Amino acid sequence: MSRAVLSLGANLGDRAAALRAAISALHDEGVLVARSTLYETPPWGPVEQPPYLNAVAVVRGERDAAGWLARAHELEQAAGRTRDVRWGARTLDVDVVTVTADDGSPVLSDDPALTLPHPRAAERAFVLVPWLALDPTAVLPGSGRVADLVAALPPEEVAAVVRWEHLQ
Ligand code: A4P
Ligand code: MG
Repeated sequence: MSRAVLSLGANLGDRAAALRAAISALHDEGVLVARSTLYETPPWGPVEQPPYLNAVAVVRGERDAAGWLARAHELEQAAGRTRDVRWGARTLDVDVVTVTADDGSPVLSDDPALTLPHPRAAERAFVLVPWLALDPTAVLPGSGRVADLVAALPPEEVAAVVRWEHLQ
């Protein structure tokens, strides 16, 4: 049994439908603890691409860290994800941000196939802002309180993560 924080992103096709389908699937299997609303965010990284919708989900269930990554990949496949360009546009990306064992200890890993916590989470407004909204006490192991990480980001990056109200 463990708890995981998942970051979901989509910037191709019906982005909201892809995020909602993934969140519904987690809900239907009984593992969804909490989810953020959807946020529209400018693309991060070296590849020019359309804006993303992003969300964060907290899940808990009978899986270990590798089990959550496998579930993330299944959700991506169900959304028709193909892997072409690293950091490129995608119908659905599900990353495992952090995993916490039932005794409260964080799972730490430097395996390239599953690095935990996610190595780029601490600098990504599109992960931190939705996560903070759904859990104001959240902590990113090794980096500190999510509230402090958001406060340390450039204000324009935080302001660019916009609640996507009209289809909630
Ligand atoms: N991998 C290692 N650790 C993890 C982890 N904690 N969670 C491995 C998920 N996967 C992990 O991922 C590449 C490899 O990372 C996998 O084999 C997995 O075993 P991928 O999903 O195949 O490729 P990717 O998504 O292009 O790479 P990655 O590293 O997940 O990309 P990023 O860094 O997530 O970038 N801008 C906005 N606004 N919103 C976004 O959601 N997403 C990306 C993707 C770029 N820009 C974005 C967004
Ligand atoms: Mg990914």
